[in-house]
Amino acid sequence: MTLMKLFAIAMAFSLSANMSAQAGSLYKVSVSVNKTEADGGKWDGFGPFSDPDIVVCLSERHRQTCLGKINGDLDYVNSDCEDELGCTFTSSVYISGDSIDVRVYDEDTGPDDSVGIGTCNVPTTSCAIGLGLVSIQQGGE
Ligand SMILES: [Ca+2]
Ligand SMILES: [Ca+2]
Repeated sequence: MTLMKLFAIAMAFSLSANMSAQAGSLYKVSVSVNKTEADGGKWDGFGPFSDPDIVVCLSERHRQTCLGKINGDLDYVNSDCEDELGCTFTSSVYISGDSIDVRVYDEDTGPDDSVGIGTCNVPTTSCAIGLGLVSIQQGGE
């Protein structure tokens, strides 16, 4: 066996080991957010686009997945959570335990408006997180 072949096999092994460690399961994460902020004000000021741009971050230990964001900006293509009071993400998320830390916020150009931070059981159909209600169900259907 040549050195190159050995190297290729070693690479393939480390790649597959890495991928299986990173692979999550498919979850359907639904969020509904209160019509207004705690003080009664609109999430995004006045005008026709005053509903929040919802981002949901799920984190477990050091692993965090933010649904609705891509490359540090809102995922305008794959997310239907822009300017919405409620929406659903179907995404691969790594959840190993029976609960997960959840952060929901309204993405803004300046500092984001927090909807809430808390811990949800998995699965759950109604987990109250601040001014939001989160559902986390396994499976993409
Ligand atoms: Ca806002
Ligand atoms: Ca916003």
